Amino acid sequence: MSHQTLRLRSTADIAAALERGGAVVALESSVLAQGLLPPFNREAATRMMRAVEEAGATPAVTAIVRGVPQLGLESDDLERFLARDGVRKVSARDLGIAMADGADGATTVAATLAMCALSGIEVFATGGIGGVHRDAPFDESADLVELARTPVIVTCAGAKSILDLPATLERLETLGVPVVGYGTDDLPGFFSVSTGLRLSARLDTPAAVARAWKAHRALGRTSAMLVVQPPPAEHAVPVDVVEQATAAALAAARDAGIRGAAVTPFLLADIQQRTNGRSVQANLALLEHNARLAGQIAAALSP
Ligand code: PSU
Ligand code: MN
Repeated sequence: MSHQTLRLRSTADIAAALERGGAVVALESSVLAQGLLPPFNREAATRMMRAVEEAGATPAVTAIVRGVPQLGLESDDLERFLARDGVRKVSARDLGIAMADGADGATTVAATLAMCALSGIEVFATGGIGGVHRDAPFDESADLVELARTPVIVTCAGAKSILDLPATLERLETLGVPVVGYGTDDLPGFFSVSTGLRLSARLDTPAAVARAWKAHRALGRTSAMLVVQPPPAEHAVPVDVVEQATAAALAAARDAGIRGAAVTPFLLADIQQRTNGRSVQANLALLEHNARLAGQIAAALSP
């Protein structure tokens, strides 16, 4: 039996932009349905979409909507996702099952990359990628493996601070995923400006990123390229504040016996509480910042 490749359902504006080869930026929905609590998830969606548009590109939130993989959410669907009303977390391996179940699924970085590959979207903005977890042998986000095999530029503030960042950087090197500092020489710490981990590459303009990307693709490389930038300085949280909250959150997760896909949402929610919302403001600011950069890169890539 042969398998036909699926065409994704798109909202009219996204379909038109893709049709004319215009600039389109993918946005994940797991950050909305699992990562940030209401009402902050609504603010994140609004600010990210506006930033992409202001940069001259079309935003495309990816999700499985009642079993249908979609680019762009109609407003009633977006409301259901923001209310987190029965919306499951969907990584790459969960896509087919969520479709067969007719479920609502919020896509992680890994699942969003898979959807980008199907639709030809080349630029994707997120907050922080998943990676190698601390003190948890074999808990490594599927984001890493999908980054290794999906040719998409991903803008982010590095990997989430809850992770083992040196190990995550090593894995990205092994997997052949370039990690480019945008206006920085160091890996940012998601909520904080720097981890002190030195990167092997730095670029300072959207045009320079577009040139490097074209070369990467011309070489037949099929991996993603991570473009990392620190959160806006006025919203960044000092490293020691983040570390203290993270250590406490990790201990709470261990005590509560949290496993598998529930680990990341648990830790993010716990840190939000422990930092009295300071981390939320940083998270919102960096999401908007990364969406704007992705829009600028997409615009630089589209003829
Ligand atoms: N970073 C955030 N908020 C999030 C996530 C990352 O600040 O909600 C989500 C992303 O969708 C990422 C996922 O792909 O967490 C990783 O989950 P896991 O570690 O289970 O692969
Ligand atoms: Mn995991």
